[in-house]
Amino acid sequence: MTLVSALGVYQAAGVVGSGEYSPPLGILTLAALIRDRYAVEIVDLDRKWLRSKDKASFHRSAVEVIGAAEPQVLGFSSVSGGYPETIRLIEECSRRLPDATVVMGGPQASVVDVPTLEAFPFIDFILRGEADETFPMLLQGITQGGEVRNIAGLSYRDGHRIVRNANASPTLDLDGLPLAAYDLLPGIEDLKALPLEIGRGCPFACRFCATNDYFRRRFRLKSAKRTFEQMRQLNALYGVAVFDLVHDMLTVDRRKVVEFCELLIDAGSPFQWSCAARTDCVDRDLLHLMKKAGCADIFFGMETGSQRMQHVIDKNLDLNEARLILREADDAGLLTTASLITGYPEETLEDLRETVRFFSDMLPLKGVDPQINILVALPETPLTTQYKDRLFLDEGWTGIAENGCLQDATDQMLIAAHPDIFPNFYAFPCLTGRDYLRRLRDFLFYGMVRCSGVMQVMYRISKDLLAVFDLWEEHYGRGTHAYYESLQYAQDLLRFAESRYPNDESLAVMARFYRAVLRDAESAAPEPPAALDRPIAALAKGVRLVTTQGDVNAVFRALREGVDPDTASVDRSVTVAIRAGSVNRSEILEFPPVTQAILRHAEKRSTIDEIVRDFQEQDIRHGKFTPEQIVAAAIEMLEKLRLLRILPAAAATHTGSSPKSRNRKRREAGSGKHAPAIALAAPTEASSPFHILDSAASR
Ligand code: B12
Ligand code: SF4
Repeated sequence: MTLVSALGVYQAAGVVGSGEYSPPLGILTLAALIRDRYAVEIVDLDRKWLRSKDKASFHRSAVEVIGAAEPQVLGFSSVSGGYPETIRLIEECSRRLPDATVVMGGPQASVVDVPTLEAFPFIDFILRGEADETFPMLLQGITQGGEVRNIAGLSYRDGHRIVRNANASPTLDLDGLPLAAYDLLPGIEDLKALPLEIGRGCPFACRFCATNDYFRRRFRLKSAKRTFEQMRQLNALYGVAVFDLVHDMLTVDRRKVVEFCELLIDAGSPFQWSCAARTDCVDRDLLHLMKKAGCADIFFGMETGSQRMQHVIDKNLDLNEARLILREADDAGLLTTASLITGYPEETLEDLRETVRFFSDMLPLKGVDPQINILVALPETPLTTQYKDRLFLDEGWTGIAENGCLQDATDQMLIAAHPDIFPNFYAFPCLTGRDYLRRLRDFLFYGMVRCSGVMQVMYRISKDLLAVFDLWEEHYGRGTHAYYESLQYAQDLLRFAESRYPNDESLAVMARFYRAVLRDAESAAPEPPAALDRPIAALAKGVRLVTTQGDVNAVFRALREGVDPDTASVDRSVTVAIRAGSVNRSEILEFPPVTQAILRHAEKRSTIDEIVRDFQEQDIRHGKFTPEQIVAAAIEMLEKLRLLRILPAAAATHTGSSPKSRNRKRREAGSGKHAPAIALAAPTEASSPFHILDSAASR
């Protein structure tokens, strides 16, 4: 039996091979339930897709792999974006394996089962909804020639008629499910983080959402003990200590979340984890507790920044409260995604403005990653059902990129022929048109990624980045996605901002800073060769030094506090280290002169000897510490901060340089040969010459 994953990775327009990968828990869970009775092959299309050069080669090799074991039963999972490709793969596979029985399941096939079975005769069964209990029953029927027609949740063909059995009940005892069969996934050992299902079902009823109804709105959570046990098991098997705890809405039952967190804290919070929640189902204390228990990242579906639209879509979040919660989470040191959606049919220009405002309000918060997505018509959601007759194929197929996979002509024909099966490729009517929204989103998103500080200052002055965008388009026209992605956009944005607000000093500070950053990005020289016989200090990967005029961190700080930046610091020249942070963020760190000097040396890849010599020549001392000791301590601290790395001397490289041997090498070097001993603990008090003076988040 072969189980094939859905094609789920997000595929940016024009780019094959980008996307976010996560193992397919649905089929791995089913595999775990049947593996003692059947030989199970897993084919993970996402991994295949990410490794393919183009769609045609992906398609060819996927068909080969799926058919390789000549299975008697082929089970395909499904999600909306990859559905045309999944159908085409099934057609091809069933041609090659005419005797195999094809079963589909998963979120998309489950809700477009009738039109799918009507249109595609090569699909035998669709098993709707949660299939933990029903799939083993169906398999037994297929392989042993038993009766399958009474199985709950099954849709099948009876002559020309499609029969749809009553829904299966949701799986209530999630603790009773075995651990998903991660081991059947080739290459699992390479993953640094794993998803782990922690529960199912959300009791809320947002009108655009596909999952509340899918899991029958029945909130379930695995017991704290069971989840922790599975985390430990995965850690023992694969060494993974980072988990994405899969649940659409983890924090429905506060008591259970507290119990889970306390269990982790009692065990020393050994794992890092992420989850999804609503801002009205967390509070300050819970956020701090979650952070203490290892939570690093929370996804908050905000959906709209307009209070009116919150009610129209039945999300009903209080946006002022949400703003406070996101700030609390930021203060607690959590990273959060604040995901917004635009393009609702009922959205007015004022609603859109409010959504842009919410996005803009998030920019100064270090740990908050605001996103704007364009609404997708997921089948059988209340919103799609309401607008079913008004969905249309968007000119230029701009909607397709929103749905993931790139389409070719055959996909497009399929989509055009079956609006009821592929509604997610169709557009909702909306006031501004989707291309406007796409450009607005690109303007905001790439503005944030490249020059967040400038966007923040423009927002502080204008109070309205939507109006700024309209002005921008008057000057620069309608940019393509490729244009917004390019550095050219960032440069144009700086020019635009300066010409628009020529007298604003904080904008001048920001513009100068980003210009320096962009200049460096463009002229990034190839790495100089490492000297062969001495250990070398080099900047860590993703770290850059930028010197700029104006206290950029002071301006960031003022923006975060919502006060006017102190312009007294405008003339000060500062050197900052920029370190790539989590997705879409960079950290800007400022150091005292001594540490800066070491970073400067690392930028040009000086040997440790050279740095020490330089410090000796300048007679740099701090209290009782000699130049050698200062260099050693500063290097140690900068390594710990992942700002600097030591490239070992050639001898160490040849013999294979383990961290241990590298340290030994450095200690030897310190005992009079090349570099000072790394024996000094880095002083941490503010008076030390090494501490970080300041840090801010930029993009
Ligand atoms: C993790 C996740 C992802 C991951 C990874 C997906 C993966 N490899 O599994 C990533 C980030 C890649 C992703 C991307 C997207 N996702 Co997503 N994702 C999820 C999420 C949160 C968890 C999936 C999961 O692991 N669930 C746990 C397992 C156990 O449940 P399950 O997969 O449903 O499996 C059960 C049943 O469905 C069934 N089953 C599953 N497969 C099969 C196969 C057979 C043969 C049978 C019989 C039964 C069966 O049995 C399983 C056990 O009961 C779900 C929401 C959710 N809570 O499920 C959304 C969800 C699947 N995603 C969704 C969407 C819309 C997307 C995107 C389109 C979003 C976007 N606009 O970009 C993209 C996909 C792009 C594309 N090409 O389509 C929708 C799908 C709706 C639909 N009609 O298809 C969901 C339901 C969330 C939502 N917002 O409504 N997603
Ligand atoms: S959007 Fe989130 S809160 Fe709303 S119904 Fe879906 S899972 Fe629940």
